Amino acid sequence: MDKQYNPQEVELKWQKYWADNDTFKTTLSSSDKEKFYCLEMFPYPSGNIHMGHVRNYAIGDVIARYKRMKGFDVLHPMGWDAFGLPAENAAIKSDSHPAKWTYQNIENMKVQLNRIGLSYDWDRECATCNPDYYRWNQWFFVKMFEKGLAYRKSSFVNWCSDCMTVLANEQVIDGGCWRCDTQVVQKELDQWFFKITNYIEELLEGCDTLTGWPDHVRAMQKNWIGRSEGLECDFTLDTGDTMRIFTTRADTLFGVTYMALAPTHPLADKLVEDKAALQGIKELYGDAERKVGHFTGHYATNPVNDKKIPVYVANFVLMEYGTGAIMSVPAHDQRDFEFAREYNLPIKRVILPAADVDNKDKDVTDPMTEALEEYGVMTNSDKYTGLTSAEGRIEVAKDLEARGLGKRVINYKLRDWGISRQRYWGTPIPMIYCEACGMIPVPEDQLPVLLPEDVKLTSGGDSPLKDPSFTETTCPKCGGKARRESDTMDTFMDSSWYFLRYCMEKGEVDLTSAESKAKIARWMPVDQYIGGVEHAVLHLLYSRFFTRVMRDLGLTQASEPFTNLLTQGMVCKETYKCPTHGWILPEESKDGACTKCGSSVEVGRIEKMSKSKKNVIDPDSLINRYGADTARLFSLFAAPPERDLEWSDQGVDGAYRFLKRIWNFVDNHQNLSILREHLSSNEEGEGSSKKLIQKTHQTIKKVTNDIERDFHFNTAIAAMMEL
Ligand code: ANZ
Ligand code: ZN
Repeated sequence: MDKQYNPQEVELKWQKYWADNDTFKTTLSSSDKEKFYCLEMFPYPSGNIHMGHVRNYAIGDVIARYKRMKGFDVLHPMGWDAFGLPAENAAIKSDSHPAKWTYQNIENMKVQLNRIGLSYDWDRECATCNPDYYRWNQWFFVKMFEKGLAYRKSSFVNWCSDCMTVLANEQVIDGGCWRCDTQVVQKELDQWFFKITNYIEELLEGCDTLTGWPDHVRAMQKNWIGRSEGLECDFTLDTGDTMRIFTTRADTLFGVTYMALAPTHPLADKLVEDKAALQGIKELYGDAERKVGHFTGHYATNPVNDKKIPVYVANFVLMEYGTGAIMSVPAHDQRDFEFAREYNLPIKRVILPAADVDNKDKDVTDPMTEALEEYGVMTNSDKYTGLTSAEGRIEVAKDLEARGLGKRVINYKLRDWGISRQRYWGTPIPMIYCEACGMIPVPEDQLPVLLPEDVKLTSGGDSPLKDPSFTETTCPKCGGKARRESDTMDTFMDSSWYFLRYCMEKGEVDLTSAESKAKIARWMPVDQYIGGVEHAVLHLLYSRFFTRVMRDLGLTQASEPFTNLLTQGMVCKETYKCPTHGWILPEESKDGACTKCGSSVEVGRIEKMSKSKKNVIDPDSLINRYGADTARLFSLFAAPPERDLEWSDQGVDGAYRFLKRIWNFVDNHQNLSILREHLSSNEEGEGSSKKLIQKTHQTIKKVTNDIERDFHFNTAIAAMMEL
């Protein structure tokens, strides 16, 4: 070994050894070994591995290797989240087929992953676009249809005119498409839905059992489910109509100074004469920045004190939540407060901060600068005055219930999961429409419904699945002419159960066989899941839902898919910006000037690496220059895994020099077997060798602790450097 550190050579040698010897093949030893299922979120085969992947997979790899060395049976698989829009767009651009693009990318990225030296068991690899994978999407769909968990209804959906497809609410960000930012519009379509709301209470309660998840992720899940206990209460209008509202704060009923309807509420259309004004509010519907409204000219009567209160239409009232109508209490709700300020409506305080109870008079006359939203003590509220908010909201609700004017209800923000997509590159929804027999699922022995291969995709055109060559079929029941569903499934379906698929080797499998179930029982749930926080809501919630569906289908005993979750931070790097050319590459800035125009360059903020900001580092070139071990070491050393990592060339250099020093050190001391001997004989040694042995044991202990507690690889590595 009397050579310079040559990472390319060493790494290739060992990677070959691992492959030849099936080193990372999953072992299923006798039951005396504990199992450990280590999983990193599988990548979309976009074409190239980026530094975010390197970090994610290096973290998972260390955990998997550590557990293997600790004597666990480890499952550490990898695969491809291979359906989706980019493949279609690429196919249109290059006049080829999404499958071709996808499989080429998979091949390329697999080579890249192997160069990083990751310890995967490739015998379990799966690509979700493979018929032996998506067949099971279809099987699940049929089972869910049979159980009433998949249903079809006509509904308004979020439509992106650029991607030509429906988006789930979760995929609409600030009114725009999550992929391309195009303004999302509402469109009425027949859609398939999964009844995630059937499991809503279980999903919510489950959040409290996920002690191995970061608190903020659990909180995000809970907020997304959005459970509120409140009161639905009827207000009578001067027109004789009833306006039903939903409130969580019945204790504030004496402070109502106006009412508000969503602009799409049926009453809004009935009450408002000025249709142009109504239209104007619709256009700003849900706008977080601006609150606009319009007085309907009508009044409602407050059931607790018979006061007449004006009825408005307001853009911040949402039709999709509660009843689409609210009672407004500007003193105690900030949105109501801002609207009241804008339209000069009265503000009446009916809750006092608990601390100020003995000081009522002062507070009631003080003008408010913002709403007091916290619970307190009721004031100006007739016989309820003096009750706490918590008591009062129950008492007021009970009394209204007794008078037949109200009903206590539980509302959730979470809606059923709309899964229909009008795209080609996804799992065909296995349903058949027959005029005589209605909706019939494709019989199990006819699955999978294959995606036709001979298709031509055109930009802005309809999905090729709309073509009669695909849709025309015969009814499985009556044999008559029938039509196939031409929509495909949301690709979040694919990632909602892939962790179950990995419990088996690749190829044709029957998820329902006794062997499969035994394997699933051995491995599920995933012990450690690692991925980006951008999936904190959607993917994780759908996976939790789906695991329960699979449990109820008898495939697994697990209710929760992921016992422990690590959400790693982003990989960031400084940016360069030219006033005329925008983001530029670091090498396009010389002595602070843009090489293209000479303008002075602003060394911008540290931002998440992205192609558009031109601040990416390509893992391949990093590995060419320093080797994979440097890339891995740097990713793990530069920050604790859950924090953002700031790229630093010196840091990379430092990691490389450390590895080189170890190499030389070992090379120079090959004959000094003293440490090995002492460690194996448990002797204490003496003098400097005693010190070395002590330090070694201290380091082992520290590294073990740092890994066991929160995976603090950075401090573990620092300890090794110190040693
Ligand atoms: C009166 C009130 C007084 C309210 C007060 C709050 C504070 P969560 O907790 O998210 O469920 N609300 C109800 N339906 C709405 C809709 N369709 N669009 C917009 N806002 C709506 O929020 C429930 C509260 O949100 C309800 O309680 C209602 O305002 C508002 F001091 O009623 B509240
Ligand atoms: Zn039929």
